[in-house]
Amino acid sequence: MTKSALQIARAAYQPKLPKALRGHVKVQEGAATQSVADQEEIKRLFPNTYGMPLIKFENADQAAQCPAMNVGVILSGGQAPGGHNVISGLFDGVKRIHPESKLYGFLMGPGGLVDHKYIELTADIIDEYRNTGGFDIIGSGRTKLEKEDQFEKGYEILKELGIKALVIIGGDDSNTNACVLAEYYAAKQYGVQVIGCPKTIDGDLKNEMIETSFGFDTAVKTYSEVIGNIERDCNSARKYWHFIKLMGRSASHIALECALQTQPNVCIVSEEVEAKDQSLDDIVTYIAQVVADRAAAGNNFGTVLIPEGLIEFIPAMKRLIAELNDFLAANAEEFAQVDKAEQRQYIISKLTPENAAIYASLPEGVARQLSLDRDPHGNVQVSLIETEKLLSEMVGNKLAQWKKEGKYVGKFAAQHHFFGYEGRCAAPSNFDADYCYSLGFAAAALIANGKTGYMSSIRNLTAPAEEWIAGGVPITMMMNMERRHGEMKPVIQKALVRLDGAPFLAFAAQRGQWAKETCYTYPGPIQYFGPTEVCDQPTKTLQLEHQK
Ligand code: FBP
Repeated sequence: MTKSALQIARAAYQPKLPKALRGHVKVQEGAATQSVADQEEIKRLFPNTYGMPLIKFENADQAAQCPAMNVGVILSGGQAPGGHNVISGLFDGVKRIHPESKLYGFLMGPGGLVDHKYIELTADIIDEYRNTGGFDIIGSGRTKLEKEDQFEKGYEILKELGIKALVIIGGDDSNTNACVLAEYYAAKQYGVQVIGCPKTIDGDLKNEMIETSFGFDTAVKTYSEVIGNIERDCNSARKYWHFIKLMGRSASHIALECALQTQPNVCIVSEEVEAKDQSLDDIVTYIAQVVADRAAAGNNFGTVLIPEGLIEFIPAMKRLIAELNDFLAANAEEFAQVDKAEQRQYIISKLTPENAAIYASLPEGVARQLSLDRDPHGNVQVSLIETEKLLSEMVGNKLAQWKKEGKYVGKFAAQHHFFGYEGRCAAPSNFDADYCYSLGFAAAALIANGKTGYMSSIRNLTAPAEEWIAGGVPITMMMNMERRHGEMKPVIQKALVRLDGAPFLAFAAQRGQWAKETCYTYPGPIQYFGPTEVCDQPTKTLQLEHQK
C-alpha cells in the first residue's frame, strides 16, 4: 500500500494515555447505578446487568495476575475517525495484560460475528493502521444483533476461538445491542463478557459519564475547515448563498459545533425548531428575512447551516414520520407490491387526514425519500433527504413573493452542499487519536477485571490527557424505553442538543450579529504537528460544556 507523507509521519505518533492506565491498574467501584428512565421496566429486562456500579481505574503498585485472554472486536455502524486507535489501544491493552493474549476482528460489522467471518489481528496488521482514519482494518456494517439465533450463532464462534470477551465499537443503537447481548450471555452463563465503546461522529451518545463520542472532534473540525473555506469564497465573490447540510442524524451537535467554529449567517438547530413548535414555513421565513436584511445592506451572499435531521423535528413532520414508520413497519410487504408511480397516492390514502394533507403538500422528491426503506434500526435515512435544496427552493419562492410585494430588493442565487462522508474517515485529530486509544486500553482493563455490560469511559476530556479519568459505565444506566418499529424497546437514550446547555446559549447570544454582519471565522485544516493551542484543542462544545 503506498503511503502519504502524513501517513508515514503519523504512524510514529504515540497516543497519550491517562495516568491511571499507564502503569499497573486497579479497579475502584463506585455507587450502584440506575437507568435514566423507566427503571422498573429496564430492571425487569436486564436482571443480570442492571444496577452495577460505576468503575474507575487507578494506579496500582503491583500487576494483577491475569492469564492470557482471547478478545473479539466489532466495528458497528457509520465510520468515525479513531476506530483504528480504539482497536490498537485494545490490542496493546490485552497484550500488556498478558503477551499471549489474542485479538480477533469480526469482519464487516456485527454480521461477521453471526456469519463467523473474522481475522486474527496481529502486531503487523495493527501497526499498519495506528493513527489512521477509516474502519477498513476489519470493515463495518449495520446488521442489528437482536435475535436469539444471532446470539447463539455468535456464541458458537466465540466458543470455538476461546474468546472471553467481545468489544462492540458503535453508536447508541449498537451499544444497545451490546447491552442486550451482555445480558443474554450472562443469563445463559456462557462466560462471555461484552463491552461497548462510544463511537459516532453525530455526538449524540453522551451523558454525564460519556462526555463525547469518538470521531465527533475530527469530523466537526473537517467540516469546519471546508465551511470556513466556503465562507471565504462567499465573502470574496459576494454572489451566492450557500446552503450547507451537515450530517448528524437526529441531533444538531455537528451543525451547532460547526456554527461555533465558523460563525455563519444562519444555523438552524432542530431541537429549537421542535421546542418552539415551528413549521417549515416559519423556518423558511426566518432564513428569507436574514437574506432580505443582508440584501438591504448590499450583501447578496451568505451561509446557512442545516442539520440533516431537521425534517424529523418539525413537529407536524415528526407526527407524519411517526405514523409512516408504524404504517410501513406493519405493511412492508403490501407496500412493496404497490407500483412506484402509485406509492404516493397509496400512502396518502392510508394516513390520517392531518398527516395525509402534509404528505400531499411535500415536493415529490422529499415525499418519496420519506417512504424509502428504514435502516436496520428503524430510522428514516435522513441523510438521503435533500433538505438543503428543499429550503433554498422555498426561500427563493418566498423572496420572489416579497419582491412582488415590494418587501425585498436583491439577488438570490444558491449553492448546495452536503458534508458527511467527507469527515467520517479523516485521520483522527490528536484528541481523537488519544481518546480512542485510551478507550481501547480501558476496554482491555474492564475485560481483565471480569466486567460485562459496561461501556468504556474516559472523562475530564478538556484537561491534558494525563489527567483524564478512565473507567467503565454500566450500559443499562443509559437506557430508557422508546418506540421503535412500532414497538416499545429498551434503547440508549439519545443525547440531543440541550437548549439550556452552554454551547446552544453561546450560539444564541451571537447569532443575531452573525446574521447581519459578516463575522466568518476560518479554522483551517486539522493540524497534527505544532503548537498545542493549534493541535490539541477539544471542540468548542466540550469546552463550553466544561466551563463552570
Ligand atoms: P452512526 O450513528 O452509525 O455513527 O452513523 C453516523 C452517520 O454518519 C449519520 O450521521 C448518518 O445519518 C448516517 O451515519 C449515514 O449512514 P450510512 O453510512 O449508512 O450512509
